[in-house]
Amino acid sequence: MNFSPSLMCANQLKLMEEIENLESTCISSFHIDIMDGVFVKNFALSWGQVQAIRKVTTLPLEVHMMVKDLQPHKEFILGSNVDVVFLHSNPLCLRQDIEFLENNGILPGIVIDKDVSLEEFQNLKKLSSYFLYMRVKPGFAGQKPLPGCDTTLKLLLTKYQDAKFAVDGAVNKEFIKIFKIYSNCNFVLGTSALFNKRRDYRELLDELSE
Ligand code: S6P
Ligand code: MG
Repeated sequence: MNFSPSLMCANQLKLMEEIENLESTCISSFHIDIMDGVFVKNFALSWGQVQAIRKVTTLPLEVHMMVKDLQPHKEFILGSNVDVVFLHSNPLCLRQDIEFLENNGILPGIVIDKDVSLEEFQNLKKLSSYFLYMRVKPGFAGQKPLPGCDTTLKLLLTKYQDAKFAVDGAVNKEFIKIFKIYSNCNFVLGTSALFNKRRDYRELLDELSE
């Protein structure tokens, strides 16, 4: 199983310690949320933090962009040596932004949710085979899953086994138990499964992997 802790949910005052503790578990990557306060009404991690994180871990960094315009971020993306950048499919310039990432050796992923139609998905699949599936509205941790989100997810996981899906938002132990049968399903872990529980990350991750 592939787990990707969402670092905006970690203790920001102890980010280094959090990263070290998480690295001692079975996680496969780190999930990093970048927001602009416009596309979503919130801010999460900064590029300065991403660059600092890059220096202390060799695990892949998967960045989830919640921004209206990628342009002002491009220089920072290039300077941060990140591995994956997920782009929301609604902002303009998706095609050009994907091209920009590919030309710079970064794997582009596309963010989708339960409202994606099969026709739309098939078109997006021509651009990428890695998707970030949102179970909540983007912008905040600690939300409830959107009604009906798992029905679409199951359909996509079954129908498109050649695509990889990272699921983001309200991913808890019960959800993982049901979805671990899909080998193309990765899990972004936030407050529902991992953070703010005053529990040892290794123990928690062992339980989630059972
Ligand atoms: C939300 C963001 C996510 C959260 C994570 C929170 O906009 O994209 O990556 O950090 O989903 O997890 P949880 O379990 O609190 O919903
Ligand atoms: Mg995210």
